[in-house]
Amino acid sequence: MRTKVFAIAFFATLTALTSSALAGAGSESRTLRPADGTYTTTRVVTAFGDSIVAGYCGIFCRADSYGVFYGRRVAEARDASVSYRGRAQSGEVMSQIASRVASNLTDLRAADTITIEGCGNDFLDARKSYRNQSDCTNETVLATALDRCRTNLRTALNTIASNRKAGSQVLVMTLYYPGLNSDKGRTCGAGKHFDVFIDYLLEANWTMCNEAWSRGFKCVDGLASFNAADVDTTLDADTTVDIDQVRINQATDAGNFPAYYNRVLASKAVLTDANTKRTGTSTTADYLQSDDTHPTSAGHQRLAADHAAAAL
Ligand SMILES: [Ca+2]
Repeated sequence: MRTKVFAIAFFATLTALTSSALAGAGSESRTLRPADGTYTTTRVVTAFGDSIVAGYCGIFCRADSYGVFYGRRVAEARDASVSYRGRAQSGEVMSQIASRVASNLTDLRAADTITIEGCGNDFLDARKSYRNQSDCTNETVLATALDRCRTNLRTALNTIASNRKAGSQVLVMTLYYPGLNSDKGRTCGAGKHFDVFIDYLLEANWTMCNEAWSRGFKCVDGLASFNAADVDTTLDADTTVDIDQVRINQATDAGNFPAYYNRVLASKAVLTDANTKRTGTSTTADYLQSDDTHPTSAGHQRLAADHAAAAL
């Protein structure tokens, strides 16, 4: 009897936790104010995406995401009370994110700043399928993920372009590379899984930035932020700061995928795991949680800083 009561109580608790966790991984509405508590104006920041901007940090856990940290920076920079509207859901692929953009037009139209990230789950799902295949030369699942990413990203950006208010800013963030070291340790013939995936990642990221730029939006390079050092390292022989070697550049890369692709591939030796992101000559930061997928608080704050560098 005692066991049965315990079991019922446990189940009830688990159900309650699951319900709150599901809510916690989805939409959030918050007011973000300058640190001194006073403000002279208001702003609306609306964020679209998946678990990254939803702040996923494990089951029953949500942390401040880069969207929230960026919203706080907007509050400070504009001396504003910011209405932060996170309209993101853990686990969603780009087609679902595009649908969520279309079903949140009120928050889209009200926004002074709109952020969007996505395609991560499309590629994580595809990578898992690819790893489980017996034939590592069959890249169909990866090509399909890239195709869906591009098609649905364009749909989402078109919805944003045709509904955003005049003078608003839009920031699109590219993918970083979670599990980079793990993929370098997996082989396909004479190559590594890293060499297979990097092609798709670069094409997805270039598409995201190019589609952003062509609509007058900003692009934030998550791969550079997470996967290359902020200083020059001995990973290659030059004296150029590693992040500058791989960061996407509107002046040289807009409308020119080969320019971007060839430059980054020529410098692929400097792409490193985000668990040991080098932030200084003698300092590293751990930007990924133990799941090797989602950002730590330090990672989110870095992404927010790079959003601010692009548009504040
Ligand atoms: Ca270098």
